[in-house]
Amino acid sequence: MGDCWVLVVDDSSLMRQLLVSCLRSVCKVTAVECAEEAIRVCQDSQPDLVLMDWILEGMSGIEACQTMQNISELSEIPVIFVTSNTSEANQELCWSSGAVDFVPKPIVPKTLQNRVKTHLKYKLQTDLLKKYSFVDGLTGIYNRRFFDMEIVRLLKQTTRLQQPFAAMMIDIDFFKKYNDEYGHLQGDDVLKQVAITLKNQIKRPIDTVFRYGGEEFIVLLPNTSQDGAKSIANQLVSAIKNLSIINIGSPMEVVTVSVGMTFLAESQRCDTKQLLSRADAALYNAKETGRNKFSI
Ligand code: GH3
Ligand code: MG
Ligand code: MG
Ligand code: MG
Repeated sequence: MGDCWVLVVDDSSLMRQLLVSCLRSVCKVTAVECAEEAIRVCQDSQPDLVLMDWILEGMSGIEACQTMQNISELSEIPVIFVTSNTSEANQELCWSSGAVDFVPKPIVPKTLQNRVKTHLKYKLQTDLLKKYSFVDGLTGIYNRRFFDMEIVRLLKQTTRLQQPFAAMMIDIDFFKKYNDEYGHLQGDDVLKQVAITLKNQIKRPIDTVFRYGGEEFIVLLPNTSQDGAKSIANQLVSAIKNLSIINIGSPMEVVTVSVGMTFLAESQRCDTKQLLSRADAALYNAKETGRNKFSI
């Protein structure tokens, strides 16, 4: 729990000091004095929990909580109200704004600490569950479920920020023959090696590799130029060939991949279905024109 961090939002500096010192033994704590700044901090570096005052200068705590509910990256950060507005009607407003708990002022330190601990524990468990549900059991890279979510978010972001975007569909060549020759267990081992190699080739933290299906992978490269994406596609093809995993079923004599790439310029838009069908057509072209290569 020591790695968790909580954001305190309160316009009284005395209250901020009190809350910070009360929680210091439980987790890391940062304090800000207004809701606008709290939302900025949440967007920059997601806290695990927010302790929200109600009456603030500018945006109120209730409005801030409602705003966070409507921003998908922030909607899962739990918010606890810490306020002296304790009437039944006000408490109802807190719940309907999306808060997970309500702590009255003046605070009782032990109660606040235990409420925070309980919510942090719950948040950690949820994060862990989410993490495992998005990871492919065999290869340890992101799975199709995560791809389906990420692609929607990334295409929206690309349009909003008017950035170029590249996607690659990668398929192992003659993999059926590999399985037939060396057996499925050894085939599984190749899948792991290919996945790790693809992941290691992708250097920027914003780029992602997914296992899309059986022996198919997808790489997404936000804010990447066409030349940059082409050079990464070439690197991926070479890196897999350079693993030198013997496959006597392939004319290349080693395991190779084919890559279908699709590129969106700054002003271009498309949906997931169009993107995948373009990448798939390019992959088909790479297969038809010799494999162990990329096509666009
Ligand atoms: P191509 O070069 O045209 O892609 O030929 P290919 O043989 O790779 O293509 P095809 O789609 O015919 O075969 C894909 C094979 O991938 C079939 C299946 O046995 C294998 N495969 C899919 N998922 C797994 C897996 O999880 N483990 C193993 N060992 N093999 C898998
Ligand atoms: Mg206040
Ligand atoms: Mg395939
Ligand atoms: Mg294949």
